[in-house]
Amino acid sequence: MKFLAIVLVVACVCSSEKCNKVYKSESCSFGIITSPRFPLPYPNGTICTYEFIANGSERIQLNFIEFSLNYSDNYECYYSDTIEIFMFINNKYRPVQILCGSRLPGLIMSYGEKMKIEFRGINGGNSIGFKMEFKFLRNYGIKTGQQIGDKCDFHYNSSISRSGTFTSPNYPGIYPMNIICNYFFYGYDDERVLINFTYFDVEGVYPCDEEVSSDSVEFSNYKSRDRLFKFYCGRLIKSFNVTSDGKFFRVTFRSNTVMDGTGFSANYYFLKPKTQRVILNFEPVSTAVKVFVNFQIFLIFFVYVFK
Ligand SMILES: *[C@@H]1O[C@H](CO)[C@@H](O)[C@H](O)[C@H]1NC(C)=O
Ligand SMILES: *[C@@H]1O[C@H](CO)[C@@H](O)[C@H](O)[C@H]1NC(C)=O
Ligand SMILES: *[C@@H]1O[C@H](CO)[C@@H](O)[C@H](O)[C@H]1NC(C)=O
Ligand SMILES: *[C@@H]1O[C@H](CO)[C@@H](O)[C@H](O)[C@H]1NC(C)=O
Ligand SMILES: *[C@@H]1O[C@H](CO)[C@@H](O)[C@H](O)[C@H]1NC(C)=O
Ligand SMILES: CC(=O)N[C@H]1CO[C@H](CO)[C@@H](O)[C@@H]1O
Repeated sequence: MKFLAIVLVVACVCSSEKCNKVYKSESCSFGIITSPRFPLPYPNGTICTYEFIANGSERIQLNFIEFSLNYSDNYECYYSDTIEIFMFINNKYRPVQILCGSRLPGLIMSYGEKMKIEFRGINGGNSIGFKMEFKFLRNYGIKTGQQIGDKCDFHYNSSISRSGTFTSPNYPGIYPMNIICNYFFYGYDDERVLINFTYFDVEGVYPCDEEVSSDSVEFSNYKSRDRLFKFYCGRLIKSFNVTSDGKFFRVTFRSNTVMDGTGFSANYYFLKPKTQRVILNFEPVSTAVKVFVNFQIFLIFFVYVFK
């Protein structure tokens, strides 16, 4: 029985020290890859490539657990041992990032269904190389809400949870280029949605739209565009709140093909502050409304005194 269990695990987890390998989602949904001879130093002159092929809308996510490559101070990564990341864009592999030194890289997510990395351990020496985890993900690295279909669309319903968190794809790693994620908030009739951003780093410049090649975060009280809200982008040091008018709210994150950032992390709350809010909002309107509001205040007072 024990033997059988081990065989089953091996069948879906691919862990390997092999130097050149293609990992396909159908044969393993996650695994661990290490540099040759890990945790002993890798031999000088090592060159290894690893390719990842996902299925459909899945994305590949890499998580480095150990990272120590022979580093030479000069010219950034130029004379150092490196790991180069290639993304599959328009039917071609293009280099997008070079890693070197011994600072642990953040989470890396593919832009589409294929990704390749090349390890060039030319110098070797005493460096132990790397150990990394790879995963094929359907949820774009967004760990909360209910995903709708295969797209980057997530529901947050008050009936399921009155508060929680949500993040950009691959957070706290760099978000993938060319992606659109929708976060839909559904409250009960008398509720409103409060979003409290605690981290915000979305690459772009004002007015944060396509004209200025910006990535953006958009807010809307509707499924369609809501002109009352400007687009948000940039790096915000202080946290900020955004509130819906009614029970529905949409937050949309868009990244383009130019530059990227680390995205955002936010809390959401479904609020029920109806009585207070009505009085505040109706203050400057006509006397008929004022009478109504005053009546409400009276009622509240009445209820309070005679409770
Ligand atoms: C590894 O280093 C040794 C000693 O410096 C050198 O003789 C050898 O050619 C190197 N091997 C490769 C494959 O670069
Ligand atoms: C993707 O996975 C499904 C089952 O999960 C399988 O039926 C399908 O053939 C796979 N597609 C590719 C392109 O591998
Ligand atoms: C890095 O590689 C060079 C060339 O092989 C070697 O001389 C040096 O000792 C190595 N550095 C470390 C820290 O291993
Ligand atoms: C959330 O609420 C909306 C509107 O009531 C509904 O259409 C949707 O199916 C709900 N989603 C989930 C995941 O419960
Ligand atoms: C923003 O929301 C938080 C809850 O996350 C709340 O504590 C805070 O008072 C709100 N700030 C403002 C200015 O509304
Ligand atoms: C603008 C604002 O009020 N932001 C809040 C978001 O939530 C954090 C933690 O809950 C508060 O410290 C911030 O003040």
